[in-house]
Amino acid sequence: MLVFRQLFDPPSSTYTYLLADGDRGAAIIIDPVFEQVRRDAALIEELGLRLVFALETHVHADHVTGAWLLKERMGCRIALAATSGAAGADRYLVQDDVVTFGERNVQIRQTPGHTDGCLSYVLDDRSMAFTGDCLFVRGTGRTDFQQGDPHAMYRSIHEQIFTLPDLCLLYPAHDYRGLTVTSVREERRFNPRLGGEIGEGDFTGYMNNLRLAHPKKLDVAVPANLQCGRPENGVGITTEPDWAALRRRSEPGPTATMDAQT
Ligand SMILES: N[C@@H](CCC(=O)N[C@@H](CS)C(=O)NCC(=O)O)C(=O)O
Ligand SMILES: [Fe+2]
Repeated sequence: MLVFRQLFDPPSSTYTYLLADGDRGAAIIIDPVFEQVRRDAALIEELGLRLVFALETHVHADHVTGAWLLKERMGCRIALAATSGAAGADRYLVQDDVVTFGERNVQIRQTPGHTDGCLSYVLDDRSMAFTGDCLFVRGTGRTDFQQGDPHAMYRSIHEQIFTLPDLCLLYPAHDYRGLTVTSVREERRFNPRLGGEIGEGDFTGYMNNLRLAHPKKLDVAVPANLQCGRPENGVGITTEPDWAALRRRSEPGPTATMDAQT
C-alpha cells in the first residue's frame, strides 16, 4: 500500500510530499520546509514510518529546506541534482537514477529551466510525478534568476513531462491559488503558457515578460539551500519550541486532562 500525503507551508505556498511503502515502512519526503520539520517529523512518527531520503526538486529561492534538520532528527539521507551546485548531500542525482523506498521507487528526470538543477520525480508505476518548479497547475516556475532559461524549460516540459502517460497526476512544488494537482492531459490542453499548439517562441516571449518581484527570502534561502539547509557552523537556529509540550495524563474521555510538561 502506498502512503501519500500532500503537505503545505502557507507562508511560501510550498507543497511537501510524503511517500511511503506502507508495508515496509520506508518513506521519502520531497521538498520539506525548515519551519515545518516538527510537523512533518511528528506525522512520520505517528504513521510508524522510517524516513530514508529527503529529496529536493531544486535549490529553492523562497524558503529554507528542512532536509538538513530532518537528517539530524531522523537520520535520513539527502539527495538532489548533481547539477544543483549544493554541498552536503549524501547522493547527487542524474537522469534515470532511481531512489528506492521499500519496494517502491521514484525515477529521476532532469527538468532544467527554473534552475539548472531542477529535477522531477516519477513514481515507479508512472501514476504520479512531482514536477517541482518546472510545471505548475496551469502555470510554470519563473525563469528570470538562478540560471533560469525558458528555452530549457519548454524542452523539459515537452520532452520529460508531457511524455508521461496522459493520466499521470502532476504535483507541483507550489501553487499560489489553492490548486493542488493536475494531470498530463489537463496541462497539455489547458496550460495557458504552453498548452494546445503554443510554440517555443510564444512561451519564451511570455516568460521573459512576467516581471515578478524577487522572492522576499531570496538572500537567505539560496545560500542556506546550497548547504541543504544546514545553518552556518551547524548552529544558530532554534529547533525546539519555547513552549511546553502537552502530555496526556489519562485515557481520552470526559475526564481526560492535558498538562503542560515541565
Ligand atoms: N512572492 C513570493 C514569490 C515566490 C516565487 O517567486 N516563486 C517562484 C518559485 S521559487 C516562482 O516560480 N513563482 C512563479 C509565479 O509566482 O508565477 C515570495 O516572495 O516568496
Ligand atoms: Fe523555486
